[in-house]
Amino acid sequence: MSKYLKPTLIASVVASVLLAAGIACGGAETPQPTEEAAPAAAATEATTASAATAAAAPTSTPPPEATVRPTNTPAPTAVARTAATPVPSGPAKHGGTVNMSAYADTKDWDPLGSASLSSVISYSQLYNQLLQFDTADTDEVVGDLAESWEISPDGTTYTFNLIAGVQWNDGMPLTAHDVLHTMLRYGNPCNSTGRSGLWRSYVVPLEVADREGRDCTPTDPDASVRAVDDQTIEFNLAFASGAFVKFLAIDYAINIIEHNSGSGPFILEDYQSGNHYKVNRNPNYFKEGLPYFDRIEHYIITTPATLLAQIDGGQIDMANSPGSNLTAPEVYELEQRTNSQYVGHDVFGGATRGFMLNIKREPFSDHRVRQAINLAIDRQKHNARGLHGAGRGHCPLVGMANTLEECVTWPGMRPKDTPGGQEDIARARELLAEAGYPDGFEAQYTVRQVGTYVDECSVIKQDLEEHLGITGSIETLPSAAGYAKYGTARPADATGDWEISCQADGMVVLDPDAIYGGIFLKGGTRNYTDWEAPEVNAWYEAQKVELDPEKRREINKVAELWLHEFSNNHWVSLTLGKSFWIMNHDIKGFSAPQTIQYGFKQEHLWLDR
Ligand SMILES: *[C@@H]1O[C@H](CO)[C@@H](O)[C@H](O)[C@H]1NC(C)=O
Ligand SMILES: *[C@@H]1O[C@H](CO)[C@@H](O)[C@H](O)[C@H]1NC(C)=O
Ligand SMILES: *[C@@H]1O[C@H](CO)[C@@H](O)[C@H](O)[C@H]1NC(C)=O
Ligand SMILES: CC(=O)N[C@H]1CO[C@H](CO)[C@@H](O)[C@@H]1O
Repeated sequence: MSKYLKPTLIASVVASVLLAAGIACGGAETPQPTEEAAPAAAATEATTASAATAAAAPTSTPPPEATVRPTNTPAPTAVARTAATPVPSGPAKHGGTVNMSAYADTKDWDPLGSASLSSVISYSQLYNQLLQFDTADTDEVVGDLAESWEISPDGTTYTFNLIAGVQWNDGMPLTAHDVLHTMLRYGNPCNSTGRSGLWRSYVVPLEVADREGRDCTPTDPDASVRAVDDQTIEFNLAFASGAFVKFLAIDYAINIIEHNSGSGPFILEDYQSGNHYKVNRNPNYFKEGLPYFDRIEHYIITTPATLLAQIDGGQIDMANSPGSNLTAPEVYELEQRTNSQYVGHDVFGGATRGFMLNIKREPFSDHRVRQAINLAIDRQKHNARGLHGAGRGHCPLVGMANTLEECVTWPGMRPKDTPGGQEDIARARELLAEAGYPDGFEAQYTVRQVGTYVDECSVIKQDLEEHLGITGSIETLPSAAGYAKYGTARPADATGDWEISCQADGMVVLDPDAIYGGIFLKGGTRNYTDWEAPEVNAWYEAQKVELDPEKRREINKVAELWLHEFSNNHWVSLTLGKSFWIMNHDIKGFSAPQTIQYGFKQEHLWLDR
C-alpha cells in the first residue's frame, strides 16, 4: 500500500467528497451568477491552470535540463533557447498577404463533416461561434456572435443575445434560428458527438423520434436549445456547469447550416485538395476593422524538413496552428539560425502523455503490478528524452488540481536519482515481488507512428526494464491500425491484443472535465478496457457541477491523489507535452492559446512589414 494515503483515509475522503457533492448541489440553488460572474468563474478556473503554465512560458527560458543517464536512446540535441517573444509594437496595421503552412489537408469544409484538428484549422476562419476564447487573454471566454449572455439563478439556463445586424456572406441576416439549426444538428444523437458537439454532454439530451429506425427528427428540441426570437438563443443544461461555456467557445462549435458561405473574417477563394487553400478578407465582416490581413495563402506541407526549407527560403510566414510536427530542438535551432526572426510560441495543454495498461490481461489485472509500474517510471527522463525537455506537469490532472510543485514530491514523481526516487524503485520491486514477479516479466508494447510517440515509448520500456526487469518488444503501427488494435479490448468478453500502449490524450480545453471524459470515465475515448471506478465517477460528478473554482479544485485534488496512488487505475500519467506555434517576428497581435485546439480565426493578427 502507498505510504502516503492509507485505504481507510481514502474511504473517509470519498465519503467527505460525496458529502461535499451534496452540499454543492444544494449550493447551486443559491442565487447565482450575473452575466459576468459565471464566465469569470470559468475563466478563473482556467487562470489557475495557466498560472502554472506561465512559469514555463517565457521563450527566453532555457528548456529544463535533461536528467543524464546511461542509455541507448538517442540523446536530445542540447540547444539553448535564445528567442524572445515578440511584443506587439505600435498600432495594428491593415493589409498584406501572409503565407501559412498547414500540416495536413482538411477533410471537409463542413464543421460537422470533420472535427479533426487538421480540418478545424482550415475552416475556422470562414465561420463564427457563439462564444470564443479571447485573443489576448486566451483563457477567457468572450462573445463572438453573442453580444452578452445571462445565466439563470440555478445555473442551468444560458441565454445568449446575438449581435444585431450580422450577415451571412450572401447578404442574408444571421439569426438565432440559424444558430439553432446548427446546434440541433450538432446535438442530434444520430450523429457522433465529434468535437463540434462536445457541449452537448452538458445540455438536456435531445431526443429523437426513432434513432434505431433512423428517424432522427427531434421530438422536443425546445427542451435542449431554442430560439427565443431572432436575436436570442437559449440552452438548457442538465446540470449547472462552469465548463459548458468553454466547450461552446472552441473553434469546433461553429455556425454553417443553410449558408455554405459562412460569416467569418475570411472567405474561401481557392482550394486545391492536398496542395493549398487561399482566403480573402471578408470586406463586410461584422467586427469593425477586422480582420487585418488582406489575404492568407495556406500551403499544405506535411513533412517537417520541407517546412523548414520553405521557412529558410522565406516562403512561409507562419504555421496556421501549433501542429507543425517540429521537435523542440528543431524549433530552438530555427530560432537561433534566423536570429529570432522566426519564433516558436509555446502552447501547452496539447496532449497529456501517458501509457495505458490493459487491466483485462495478466499481470496488469493485479493492481500491485500497475502500482509498481507507476512508481518505477522516470517522468523526468520521459520529458528529457522523449519530449526533449519541452513538457511539464506529471500528475493526472496536470496542474488543475494539486500544483505541479506539490505533486512532484509524491512517490513515483520524485527524480529517480534522489533518495526519494530510489525509495520508489525499491517499493516498486517489493510490490512486483508480492504480485509474484520478483524478476519482472515479458510484456508487449504497442505504439502508433505519430509524432514522437515511438521515441517516448522506447524511453518508457527502458525504464521498466532497468528498474523492474520488465522486458519485451515494441510493436509500431500506423495510426489507424493502432487505434483498431486498442479497440480489440473494448468488447466485454474480449481481453484485447495489447498489453502496454504508449499514447497521449489531446485536450480540447484545459479543464478537468476534459481529462476525466477522455481517460477516466467509462466510454472515454482513451478508456479502451472500460476501466471504471465508483470513486472517480463520484468525484467527477461532484466537481462538474461545482461552480466555485476553489471548491472544485479541492475535489479534484483528492481525486488526483487517489488516481496517482494507483490502488486502481489504468493510465500512467507522464507529461503534458508542449507544441510550438511558429511565426515570423513581424506577425503581431498573437497570444498563445492554452491548448493546441483553438485560436484559428486569425482575425486579430497583423503584419508589421
Ligand atoms: C448529421 O451530420 C451530417 C453532416 O455530417 C448532417 O448533414 C446531418 O444533417 C446530420 N444529421 C442530423 C440528424 O442532424
Ligand atoms: C508565398 O508562397 C508562394 C508559393 O510558394 C510564393 O510564390 C510567394 O512568393 C510567397 N509569398 C511570400 C510573401 O513569401
Ligand atoms: C503531425 O502532427 C499532427 C498533430 O499534432 C498529427 O496528427 C500528425 O499525425 C503528425 N504527423 C506526423 C508525421 O507525425
Ligand atoms: C461499455 C462502454 O461504455 N464502452 C464504450 C467505450 O468507449 C467507446 C467510445 O470511445 C464507446 O464506443 C464504447 O461504447
